[in-house]
Amino acid sequence: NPVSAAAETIAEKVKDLAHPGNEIPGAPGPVPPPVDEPTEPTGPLPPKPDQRGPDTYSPTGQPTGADQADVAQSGERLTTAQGARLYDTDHSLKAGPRGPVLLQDHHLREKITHFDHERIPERVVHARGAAAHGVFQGYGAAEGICKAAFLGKDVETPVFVRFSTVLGSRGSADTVRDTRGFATKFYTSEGVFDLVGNNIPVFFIQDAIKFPDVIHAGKPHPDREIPQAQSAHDTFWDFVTLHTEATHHTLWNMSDRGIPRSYRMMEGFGVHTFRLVNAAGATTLVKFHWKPKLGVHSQVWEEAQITAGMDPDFHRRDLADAIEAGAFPQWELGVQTFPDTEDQMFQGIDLLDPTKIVPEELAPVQPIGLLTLNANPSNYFAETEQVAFHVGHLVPGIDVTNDPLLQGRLFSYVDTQLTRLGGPNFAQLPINRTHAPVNDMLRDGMHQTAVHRGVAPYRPNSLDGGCPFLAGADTGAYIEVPVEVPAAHKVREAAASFDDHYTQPRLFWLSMSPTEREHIVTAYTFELNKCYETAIKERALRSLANIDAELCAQVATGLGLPAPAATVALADPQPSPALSQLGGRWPLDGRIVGIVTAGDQDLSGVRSARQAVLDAGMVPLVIAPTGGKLDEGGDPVAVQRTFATARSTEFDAVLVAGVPVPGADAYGARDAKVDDGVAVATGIDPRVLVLLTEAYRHGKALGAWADGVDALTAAGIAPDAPGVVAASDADSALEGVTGLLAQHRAWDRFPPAVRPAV
Ligand code: HDE
Repeated sequence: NPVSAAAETIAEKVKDLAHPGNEIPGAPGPVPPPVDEPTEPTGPLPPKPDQRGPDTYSPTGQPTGADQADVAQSGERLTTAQGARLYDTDHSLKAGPRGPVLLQDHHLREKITHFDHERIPERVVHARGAAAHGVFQGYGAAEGICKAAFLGKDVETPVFVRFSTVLGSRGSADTVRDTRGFATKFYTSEGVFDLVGNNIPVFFIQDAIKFPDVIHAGKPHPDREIPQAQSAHDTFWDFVTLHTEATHHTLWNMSDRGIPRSYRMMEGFGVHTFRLVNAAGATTLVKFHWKPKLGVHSQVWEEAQITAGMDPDFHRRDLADAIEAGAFPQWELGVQTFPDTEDQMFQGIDLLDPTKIVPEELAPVQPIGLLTLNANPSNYFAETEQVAFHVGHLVPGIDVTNDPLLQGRLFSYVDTQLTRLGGPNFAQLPINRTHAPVNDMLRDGMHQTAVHRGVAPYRPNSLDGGCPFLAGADTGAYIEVPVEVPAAHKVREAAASFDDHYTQPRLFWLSMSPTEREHIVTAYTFELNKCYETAIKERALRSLANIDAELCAQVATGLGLPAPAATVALADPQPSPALSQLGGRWPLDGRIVGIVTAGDQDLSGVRSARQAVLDAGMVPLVIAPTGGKLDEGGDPVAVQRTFATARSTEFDAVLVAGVPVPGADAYGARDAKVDDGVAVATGIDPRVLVLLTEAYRHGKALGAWADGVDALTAAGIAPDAPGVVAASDADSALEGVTGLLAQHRAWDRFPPAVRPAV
């Protein structure tokens, strides 16, 4: 009978089961003896396809591999999300050409519904960013202090780096005064390591619990939601003057560091002190630094403001253009090392206080590897937007310290990403996938894309062969350093060494060149004059008095307020020359040189200047009255900018081609209807005059040859003024300009040329 036949089959199966607890009540046959819980592999394990990392599947469910591009879309024909081919995507299904649209149009509803949900919440901070792929190559220099495999000699690790501003929303301008994020994801063989740093080595606050406060203060005012991406408003200054620990970071923001020329020309800092562990288990405290090969350079404030209007995507464009042109930006990763002492102090500086630096003269930055960014993202949303960094993504050999700011960050990143990326499975997004095998027991949840097999996502288990097993130190496990936790009472307090808020701001101020000090005075004066509340300006002046009397006096003059006296005894720190951006000569890769020409005159000079700029690894942009091509004898020169689309801020240096001026056919050709004294008098297009005077004011190298020198003179720029090269031909003009550009600016034009009327 079929029932007893089925019972026999069941009995057979039960005999094969080697595990207790699976007996079928009432089933005949002997119950096999229980086995011990396995604790380690007893032989070669069966392959477990279910435990392959989520990175082995593409979002479309296709297995991925080194030879297979991870594309979310393939094939020639347009389809629905379900793969049905479409013959029309431009017309809704209607009852007749003039009739109502039919609800049954699945393609219409799918297309619009998906579009309706295209936006995800932007990052609460660092919303505006730009990113690139690259490679990190270890020098091996850190092997003695850190066992992380990716720091080994010549080990190459893929990376993804995202730069960002902090305060602005996703559509805000790039060149605002702000801190910049510098976050690097290393896809190492031992798992992902994220170094989530900034371009400023200190932070506004010493304890993560104040982070919502400082960000609420910096973001636009809640009533009118203005100003966007700015710190020049009352709530920001209210916070940073009430929290004197913010003085140091604020001073860096008011310096040239707050307005970088390019992401390629910024330093990066891990800010906190980290703990490295070597193969023998010995520990060293370190601070991470990124040093750009192109040097650290900034815009000047007026230039940054104009750029924000003329080209709000300036930094994003600059990064992408440089990489596309093959001018791959590079940084060296370096560490300052400190003994892991019980008090975690170094020469009187508390290493756990994120408002303090350790001057490089006291602890030199030692290079340990090279970062090269060599590929642009293919899709902004999939990569730059969906990437999720986390200070807690560490690999064996790198551990955190008790810095209270860092400890709070360890909580915050996953928490915010749960909302931003819509659930707990964002590690499976292509840009976030580790390149190491994944064997986790995390299951299900929103947007699960891995198809996990097996029945036992728990351990210990005896059903999936006991897998996966735990690793030990010798098999690459991440082992936390068992640092002693000093016996203490629970308190809401900071260490007394966190109380000094002025010595290091003074150190920074004293380390600046006169030009950089001038820029700092201008920045404070501008920002505080944008505040409405006198009480806030007065409080800011009291804070500045505790940094330096001269700084305070100059800003006070600009605000029209009396300069108060210091309320603390001013310290006498040794200046740190490494903090100044001036001095040195730097590579010119990817620098932009504008070549102004009135049209078809001296095209051979324009051609030769253009070629020389290219040969120097820079980018020439020809600026002419109209677009198209300039022709003369069959070798046309393409025009990249017209007088209407060019603005000085785009160029690092400007060359003026030889043309006769004044003359109706030259720069003045489009000028006839401009009834402006200067323009008409000189016969020069007023837009060219603006371009030259601005470039001069912003300290940019200027070169002209032959009659082009007259254009400079017409703009009020003397041929022998600092940073100006008046030459007889294009080649010598460019040679002089190249020499000036290596110092970034014609520094001797500052001050007093741009000294504001404070
Ligand atoms: Fe962040 N920070 N942060 N931060 N941070 C975020 O994480 C946070 C801090 C930094 O390009 C958020 O995914 C807290 C210091 C960068 O995707 C959030 C505190 C430093 C980025 C968050 C800090 C940083 C972020 C927002 C105080 C320099 C952009 C979106 C304790 C060392 C990364 C997100 C990217 C992003 C929290 C302070 C760098 C909310 C609570 C100090 C470069 O989790």
